[in-house]
Amino acid sequence: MKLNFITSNEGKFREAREIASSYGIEVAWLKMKYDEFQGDTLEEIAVKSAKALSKAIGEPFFIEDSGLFVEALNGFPGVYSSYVLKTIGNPGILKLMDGVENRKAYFEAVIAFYDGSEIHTFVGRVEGEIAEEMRGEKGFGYDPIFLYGDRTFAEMGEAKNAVSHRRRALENFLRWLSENFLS
Ligand code: ITT
Repeated sequence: MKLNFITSNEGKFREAREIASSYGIEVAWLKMKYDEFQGDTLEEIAVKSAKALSKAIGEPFFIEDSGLFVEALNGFPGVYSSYVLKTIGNPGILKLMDGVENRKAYFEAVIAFYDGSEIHTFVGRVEGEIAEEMRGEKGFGYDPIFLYGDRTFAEMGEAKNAVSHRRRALENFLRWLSENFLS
């Protein structure tokens, strides 16, 4: 089975391809930057974006909206994660967290799947902490500042894929797919 993944982010695509392959599912990359709607939650944004895209794309596809939520910053950058990464970036987040004791944070991913007529959503989350400094060369985005145990996601490389928010959202999605479509 082949699934179309619409994203402009190569890091997201590569991870999804890797994870889905362990389920025997192929992920095709529809490299495309689409207009993202504003919203208070990732789920709201993912559903609105998928609805708009479904009108232009006739066949089944999925998108994934993700973000980093820092507890001491009341969930910032959250739904603004993409913009914040492009503007203040990891150094900016570290600056905001300078001297802050509570370093808890989580990544969340919401997948919205359009099955040709309806949209279904699947969520995944991973808890961690904001590191004191950037560490590691692998991964992408906020990976160098996201501590999972004593390593950052950027230091973990492939091992990240076993525990990530994306993995968890994809697992929920692929499990649901195999129960509903592949049986
Ligand atoms: P799309 O085309 O799929 O929308 P995007 O990069 O704009 O790609 P999002 O809108 O979902 O993606 O923004 C999520 C932001 O959070 C983006 O800047 C990512 O780099 C970052 N992010 C998402 N997942 C991540 C992960 O696993 N590790 C590090 N950063 C991540």
